[in-house]
Amino acid sequence: SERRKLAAGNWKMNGTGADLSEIDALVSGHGDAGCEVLICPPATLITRMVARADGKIAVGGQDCHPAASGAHTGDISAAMLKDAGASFVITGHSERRADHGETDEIVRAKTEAGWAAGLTVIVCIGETLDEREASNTLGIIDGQLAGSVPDAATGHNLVIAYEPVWAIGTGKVPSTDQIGEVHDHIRTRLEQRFGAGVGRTVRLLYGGSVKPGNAADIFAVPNVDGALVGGASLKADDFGGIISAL
Ligand code: G2H
Repeated sequence: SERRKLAAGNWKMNGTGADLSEIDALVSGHGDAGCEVLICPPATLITRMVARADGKIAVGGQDCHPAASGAHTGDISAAMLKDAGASFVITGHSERRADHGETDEIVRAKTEAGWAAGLTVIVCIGETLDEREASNTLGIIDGQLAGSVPDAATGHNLVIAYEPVWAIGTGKVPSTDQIGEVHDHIRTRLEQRFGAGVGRTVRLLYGGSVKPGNAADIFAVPNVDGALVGGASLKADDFGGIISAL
């Protein structure tokens, strides 16, 4: 494929210095994997993780503020992530949308801030269970794509993660048909909006309860270019199993 596969781990609010040994295990076991491997740890670990990743595993932030700097106590700018050694940032994760009231407009501004700092941005989108049961999944996806993804997207600066909210941390995984339907739809919309050249090169990740045992089936779905993995990225054994399936 013209798209390099990406295994992305999202540690969420987990991990202290003691957990960096998981990175050593990943570097020695999977540092030469054919795919790109990324971990997004809590911001407190970025610098130390970069040092341990030996250039073999990319490191990213889980969020950034839309502004470049200023009076925003507790927030972190995209340039700060970049300075700490990050090359990616996640924006619009459903936990940020739910816990911090992040709208599509805010996610779009954060994504632009990530690009301004030279980061590749993983924009997360996905429907809730109510929205799926109301047969509204593709409409929600369209609205989030249009609202959260800025106009300057390229195959290098943008990755989209499709994460159905009802599958996150619940152990519930959509069928491969359901994943394929949404990923095909996202691909079509990207091609329509950005042209075939860009639309074909943006990587599309699936996220939500990906485990070593279901990864191979998910990765076999067309237009799935990798995964955004939460719980199963915390241990090198589990994440390594997912990387091996990619
Ligand atoms: C979805 C995913 C990673 P998990 O949030 O972003 O988490 O794999 O634990 O469902």
